[in-house]
Amino acid sequence: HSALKAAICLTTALVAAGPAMAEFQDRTFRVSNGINEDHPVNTGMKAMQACLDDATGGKMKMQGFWGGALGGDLQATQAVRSGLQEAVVTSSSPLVGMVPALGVFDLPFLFRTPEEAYAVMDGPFGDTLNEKLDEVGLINLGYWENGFRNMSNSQRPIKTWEDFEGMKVRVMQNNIFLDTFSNFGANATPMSFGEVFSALETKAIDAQENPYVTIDTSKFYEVQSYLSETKHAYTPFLFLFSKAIFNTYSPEEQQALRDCTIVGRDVERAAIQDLNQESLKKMEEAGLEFNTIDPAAQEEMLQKSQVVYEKHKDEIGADVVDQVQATLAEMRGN
Ligand code: TK8
Repeated sequence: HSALKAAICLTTALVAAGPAMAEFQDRTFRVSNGINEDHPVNTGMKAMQACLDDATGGKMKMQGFWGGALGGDLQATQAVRSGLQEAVVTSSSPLVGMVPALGVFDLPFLFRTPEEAYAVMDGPFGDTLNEKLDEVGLINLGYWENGFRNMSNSQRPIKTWEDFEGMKVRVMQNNIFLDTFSNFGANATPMSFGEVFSALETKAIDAQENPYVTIDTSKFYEVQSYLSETKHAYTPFLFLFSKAIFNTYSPEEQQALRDCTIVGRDVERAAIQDLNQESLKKMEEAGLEFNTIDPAAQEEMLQKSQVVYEKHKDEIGADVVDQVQATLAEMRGN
């Protein structure tokens, strides 16, 4: 009987110590970022950490790595996929080789507002993509924001698609972007993000395209002269966790991670919306010439880009493209 008594005592002691004892262990995980530490992703990660502190009694700690210190998007994601690294915040575009459906985000001029993008990503379509990511060993904890992409270059203002003629434009490692810019007559070169600054600096390339906040925090504006508000694509940041590692966490730890990533997401998105105009102003003050694109020229770029939709629809998945376009048509009331 004494063994039984001891067992009962032990159980009582564990229960009395509270659920945190059994459900949360000390865990530190690394989060790889290609962008720099002053990007709003860090603001979001701080909010996410505060949430994790609450949810896990301070047991779960994130450690951010910046500026591609743990590799570029593709390399870091491969490490996450194979369980060598815990997490990465990556653009969706370089991952289309793993999950072709992600290519939908790369279609030129698909979204018009952040709200359209949020509705698609945070709704059933986002869940469908998450299942596809899960199948390749990646848990997408949430859709954070990279944002609407705009052009910077060292040659001339871009006002119509003809202004791209012959321009050496760095594109992400993604065939849809490659075709979009080739179709405009540019000399498009796929390149990883970490190589962009020095390629611009040495004039190996003339142009690149990214959201204002990224052009600002990655200092590309220091080696560029023109900014043109093309808004030609919206790119999400995926907050990816290694499935192999995630599966070793308790259900409570997994839930805390999922919930707190959403808390961080909302803070990060709001921080980007706040910073967008500020970044633009800062870059204009630094001497860059800024222009918007008039609606007729924008419409012309969109029309000219339809061939890119036709070319890539099947490889993305016709059902995938149709689903997103149906959601957008409904939101736009047509
Ligand atoms: C940072 C990248 C970057 C992306 C790009 O790792 O490659 O141009 O827009 O934000 O994900």
